[in-house]
Amino acid sequence: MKRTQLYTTFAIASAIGATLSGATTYVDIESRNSSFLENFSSGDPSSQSLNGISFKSSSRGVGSYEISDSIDPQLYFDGYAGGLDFADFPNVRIRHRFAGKLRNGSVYPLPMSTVGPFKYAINGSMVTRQVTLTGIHKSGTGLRLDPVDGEIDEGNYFVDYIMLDRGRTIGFEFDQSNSTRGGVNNYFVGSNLDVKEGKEIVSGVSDGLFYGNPTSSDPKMILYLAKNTGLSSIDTGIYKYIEIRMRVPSAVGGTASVFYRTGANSSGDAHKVDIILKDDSYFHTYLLDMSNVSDWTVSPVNYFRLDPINSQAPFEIDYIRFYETVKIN
Ligand SMILES: [Ca+2]
Ligand SMILES: [Ca+2]
Repeated sequence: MKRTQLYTTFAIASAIGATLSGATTYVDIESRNSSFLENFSSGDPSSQSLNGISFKSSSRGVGSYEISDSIDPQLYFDGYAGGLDFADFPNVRIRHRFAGKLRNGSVYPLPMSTVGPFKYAINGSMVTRQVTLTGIHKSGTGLRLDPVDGEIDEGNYFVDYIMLDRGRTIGFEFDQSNSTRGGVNNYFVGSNLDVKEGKEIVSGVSDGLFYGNPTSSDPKMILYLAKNTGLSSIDTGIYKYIEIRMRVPSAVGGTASVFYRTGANSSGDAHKVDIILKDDSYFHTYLLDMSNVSDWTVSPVNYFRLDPINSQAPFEIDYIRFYETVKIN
């Protein structure tokens, strides 16, 4: 049973006319290209903790652990049924922070072997980090996470999610309540939504979803891209696919539109790709293959905007992701 539907949309170069560079849209492909290992929505998901780290609580989608004055604290996320497919999903994506003296952290694939550690940076503010487990050609049982390496002064560790990705991924998962932050520490600015006009969206996010409530038929979510938020542009040499998972509870369907500008066109008319929304109330994934869209691949994207629907109908977005690679079937 093939559920994939194909249609081609067009990138509009300017008001003058359409280019021939078509983005291909796939609806509800069966393959996943990212999956949560843990989202810290309730309780302690770790199977073991060692060396002075202990679970405190989970609140608003974020887990917190207390690290005492210790050496080499470790969290184990292990024993997943069916194992973890590190061959196809070698990229670990963690959104987290440490309130204390900063160093680096590490992850190791489990069972422990000679492979690793794989290092990442950790910040005092909530930031998403990615690390690719290279040299892994098999399945594993879990991950060991050393939030902060070495000798630790006490502090609190906060973690929003741990994900496994097929390729490098810029993700906005809406998995921390009332935050649209993702990417590195990027966020969405709202317009014609029931949020502060032209400001960072800091409401409407709960239980892993952004609940959008348009105040006109032209709601906009503008991705804030600036150096101080980690990403000032999207490197389209890496990220060639956009996936949005969303639903329109009132089942009115409609059109979502992606707008973007590239470095060569940083202030002119934005390119546009339309997505025909399914006219039922269920969640659907909309995957845009931008790999052959010359206006996308030509240079870094420094402006990105999603108009989630072209009516005043409430919508719910599970995630917005930019993928390096996808499996389509
Ligand atoms: Ca979370
Ligand atoms: Ca989500």
